[in-house]
Amino acid sequence: MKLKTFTAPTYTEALKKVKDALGDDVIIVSSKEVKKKTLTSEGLYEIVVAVEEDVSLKEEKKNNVEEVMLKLSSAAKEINKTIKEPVKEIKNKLSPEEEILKLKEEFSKLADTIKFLQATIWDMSHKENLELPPEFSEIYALSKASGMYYRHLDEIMKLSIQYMPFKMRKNRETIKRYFHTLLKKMIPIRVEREIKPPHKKIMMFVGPTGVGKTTTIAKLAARYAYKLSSRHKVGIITLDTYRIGAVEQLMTYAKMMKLPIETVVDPNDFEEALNTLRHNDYILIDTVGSSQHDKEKIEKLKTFLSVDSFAEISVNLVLSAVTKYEDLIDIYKNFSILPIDTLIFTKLDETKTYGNIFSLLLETKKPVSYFSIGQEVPDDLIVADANYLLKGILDKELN
Ligand SMILES: Nc1nc2c(ncn2[C@@H]2O[C@H](COP(=O)(O)OP(=O)(O)OP(=O)(O)O)[C@@H](O)[C@H]2O)c(=O)[nH]1
Ligand SMILES: [Mg+2]
Repeated sequence: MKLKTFTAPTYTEALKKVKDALGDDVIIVSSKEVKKKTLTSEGLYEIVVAVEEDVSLKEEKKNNVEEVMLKLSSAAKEINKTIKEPVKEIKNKLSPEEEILKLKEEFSKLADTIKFLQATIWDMSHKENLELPPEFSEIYALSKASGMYYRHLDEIMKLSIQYMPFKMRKNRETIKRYFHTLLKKMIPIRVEREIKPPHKKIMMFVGPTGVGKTTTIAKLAARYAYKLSSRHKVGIITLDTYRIGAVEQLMTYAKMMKLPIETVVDPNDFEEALNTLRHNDYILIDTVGSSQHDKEKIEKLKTFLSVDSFAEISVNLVLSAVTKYEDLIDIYKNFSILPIDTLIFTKLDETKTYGNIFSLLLETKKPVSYFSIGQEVPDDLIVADANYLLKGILDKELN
């Protein structure tokens, strides 16, 4: 008898090496995990087998189909073994805690084997040119259910199938991790930079009716005036003088925060209002909500932008997370007669799926600066965060 050692990153792979080299009739003397798998490095399993001196290494050449069948059958045997073996041992000598540990270990071996089977099926389906490998189906279904635009989804799937390292495909978690990293790289974020005097920032907030422009302005005014590392002077202008109650809404917030506010009816007054507030670090401008199809209202905003001002007026398009992708694109296109600089999303608390937001950012390449996550002023506002967005795409259970 001679002892031979085989090592590989997983138990299944090590076992496969044994079987490829020596066939099925071997005696496994010991098997252990030599090194645990970490995020950055592979694990190492070792299997020691006893062989007869005269057993020669197998060198059979098989065609592809035979190879696949062999993988399948050895995997199937492996499953049988993992199911049968622990029962004997548990009955004989293990304490309840040890039993649980042992079971856990066996289950993880079983999971490993199932993944191996999946990968084998991928081998087969790939040969038959199936478009979506089975191990991608979870990630595909999650992204689709999140409201991501189907063209983006197909494109991202195609690229992943082409470029994802083969090793990563065998495990559901590594596939998800790969996807997370990939999608994260595609999300443009406008990082918040606190301005320093003498610089000034003038921000106009535009968007459809009722998305939360006024509420977001109140939250941002509080943030800039009281919540950042240094306090800033903040002034507010409202151009929304048409509707009953609109001015009062913002006036109330401004009064509570002790911030100056100007109301403006036409572009000439606008220049004056900007000048009155010029000693402020931030000037936030509220506008009347417009349906994306009301071109006249949007055009009117453009005339305000053409006035002379001491700093550039950045246009922030405010959109609701509850709007589906097709409508978001429609809104974006119609508001694009204004020079949109940044996007802000509201009502992220009213939905659990953010694939529509992801797709809009990807399609327009416009950066997102803030997420509004509830009605509370000033607390329900966060700086935009790719991980937060990805929670609404990848971290959900499928129904
Ligand atoms: N759940 C939730 N509600 C929000 C959020 N932001 C705003 N709202 C609510 O949405 C409603 C409309 O908010 P407004 O700030 O008045 O919206 P607006 O865009 O200024 O509306 P118009 O000026 O009429 O176009 C209010 O009831 C807000 O409390 C949010 O992030 N989550
Ligand atoms: Mg409003």
